[in-house]
Amino acid sequence: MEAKSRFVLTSKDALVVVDMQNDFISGALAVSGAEEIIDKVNRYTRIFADKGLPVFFTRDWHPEEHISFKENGGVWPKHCVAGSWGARFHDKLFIPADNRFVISKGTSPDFDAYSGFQGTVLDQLLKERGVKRLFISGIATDYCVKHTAFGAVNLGYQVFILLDAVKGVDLSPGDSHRALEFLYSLGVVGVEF
Ligand code: VGL
Ligand code: ZN
Repeated sequence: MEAKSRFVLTSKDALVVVDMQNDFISGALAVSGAEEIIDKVNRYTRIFADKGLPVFFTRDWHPEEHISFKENGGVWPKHCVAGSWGARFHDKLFIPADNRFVISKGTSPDFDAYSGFQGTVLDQLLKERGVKRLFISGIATDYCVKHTAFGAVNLGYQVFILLDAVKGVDLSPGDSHRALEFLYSLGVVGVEF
């Protein structure tokens, strides 16, 4: 009996990989420890891809004049400018050849989007494929992972957080922990397999 992979996936499951982009890993908004989860994320991507299940990669994809940037009155340093190195997925990120989708968010100058569902076709793509359960990995636990999971709950999905494949910013100590507590209170389940 194997120690891991006891979790039984079905045709109604999908993986979401949140914002595994250069700026969040080693660039303008680097999340400490983000490098360490790349292998874990890739492992889950392979598990889903090997079963023929869809994988959705979200990415922050901001215009130069984005509202969330400090120079434009926002709170973040300039990051993930569409087409830039910082916006590219990390070189080590495994992206399957098929049945994978890239979801760009925060693409309008005047709106920010922490959730992969905000202003995107993610929900539509999932519903079209009959997806009921979402497994979420990536960065950052206390921002885009949290909001994507929250959005998914509100849209009726059963949500799991892949605990060994997420990493938080923790601008205030405990932010990631509180984000998970908040999600658990909504019925989200933390798992590793
Ligand atoms: C994110 C800060 C600003 C994230 C995006 O992906 O968590 N954080 N924009
Ligand atoms: Zn952003």
